[in-house]
Amino acid sequence: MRLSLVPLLSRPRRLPNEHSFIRYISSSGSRPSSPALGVARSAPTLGHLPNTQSPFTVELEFFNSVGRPIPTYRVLDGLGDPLENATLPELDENYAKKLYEHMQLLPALDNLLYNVQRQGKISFYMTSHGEEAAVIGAAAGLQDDDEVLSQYREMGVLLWRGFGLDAIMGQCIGNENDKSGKGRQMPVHLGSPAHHFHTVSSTLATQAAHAAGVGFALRRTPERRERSIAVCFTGEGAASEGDFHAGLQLASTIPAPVLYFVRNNGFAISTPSTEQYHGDGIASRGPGYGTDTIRVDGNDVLAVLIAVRAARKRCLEQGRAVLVEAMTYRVGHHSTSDDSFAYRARAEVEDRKRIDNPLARMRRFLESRGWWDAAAEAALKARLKSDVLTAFKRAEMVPRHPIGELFTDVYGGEEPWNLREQRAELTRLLKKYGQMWEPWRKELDKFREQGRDLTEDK
Ligand SMILES: Cc1ncc(C[n+]2csc(CCOP(=O)(O)OP(=O)(O)O)c2C)c(N)n1
Ligand SMILES: [Mg+2]
Repeated sequence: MRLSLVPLLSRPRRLPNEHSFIRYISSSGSRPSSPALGVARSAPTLGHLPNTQSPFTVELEFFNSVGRPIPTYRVLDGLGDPLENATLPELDENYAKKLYEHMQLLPALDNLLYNVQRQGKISFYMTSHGEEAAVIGAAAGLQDDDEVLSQYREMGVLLWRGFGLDAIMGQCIGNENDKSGKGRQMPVHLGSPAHHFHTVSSTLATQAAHAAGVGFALRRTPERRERSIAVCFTGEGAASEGDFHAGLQLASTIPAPVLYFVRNNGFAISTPSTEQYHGDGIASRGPGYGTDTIRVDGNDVLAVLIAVRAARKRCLEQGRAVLVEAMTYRVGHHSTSDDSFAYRARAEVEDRKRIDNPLARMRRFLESRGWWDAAAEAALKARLKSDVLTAFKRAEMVPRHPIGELFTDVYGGEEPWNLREQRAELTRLLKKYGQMWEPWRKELDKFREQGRDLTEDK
């Protein structure tokens, strides 16, 4: 009798992550104590307790990890050469160049928009320096109509989807080319229904719970059930918010096809990731929700592309959440409101620019195929710099939406009393000071109709 129980108890009937690389091992790194021993010494009852597949044991053993350390998937080495035994994605020359050009477009935009913020031409900006591979690789691994709920450092997804420079500039300046926000959001709080990109909300991790709802809605929409997922981007800092956990829990239980993509860039503003969590990064949290999880080298664009493609497939096949943690490094300051050298050494940043540099690795990969050289590099950088500058200059000439748009689209249905009151107040002030006070007159000149949409009786 005892012998016949051994196979039954030696392995849970179904481990939550049978398909993933994560092994169920104890903190000491060994497998759970021998079930056979446990059976022999205790096993007072047969089977399992309710609500668990857990085998009995007599070992008093605590654990705090599920595989330590969790490995990081990569296919290119730190220089950009393919790793032995790595399976590269099938890439033709045009597609590989498209990846690289979009990666290079990010710093071209970042350099210009960071500088014009410093000149007071836009109010705020956040760069993607160092995270080009994570964001472009992820964008490329998705379908363009997957519903993206981003944090704020994922402008590259919109670029990949063809949002265009005029729309980026329009949003950052707040002119009429900001179709979705109409100039009412802070810069980089992008959104575009046409590009399936939900408007950024700075309130960290709210999108994680929203994504579970969006994923559920997709599952309940017959024409999208088989082909679309929701994608939630967060930073590792945002993963400390309750909403992150609520989102993962919801998407694993409702369940809903949501790909949670966490950019672990080492910082939440000034707090280094070493002070943000005690466990093994963010990936270790996935198994707690029974969620298939992978950690990927976020500076290896090909690895990110492969991992996201595979994660997306899993989301669709299983109809539930999948977690991807992309390890990278935030080379830039957190935002234009931050000076990161107040809390990290310049030398650290300089080192990180060299080690595993995502742009240099992809460039080397292209060169090794004979698809790229120094002349192509110089031509690309010159073209991007000029495109970005021209787009910004063009954007400066475009008027802002009429100022009265400030009060539209806030709520659906009938306009509430508080908005009516606020519009009346602004109208009163504009009538009184709009033309007689120089700073206001100059500011109003930037808006289509110069405020007359409010001040002139219609
Ligand atoms: C709920 C909430 N708390 C705090 C903040 C302030 N805040 C803005 S960004 C940020 C750091 C987020 O770090 P991370 O998620 O790692 O993203 P990263 O900036 O590194 O890309 C914090 C604390 C906020 N926006 N929302
Ligand atoms: Mg971060």
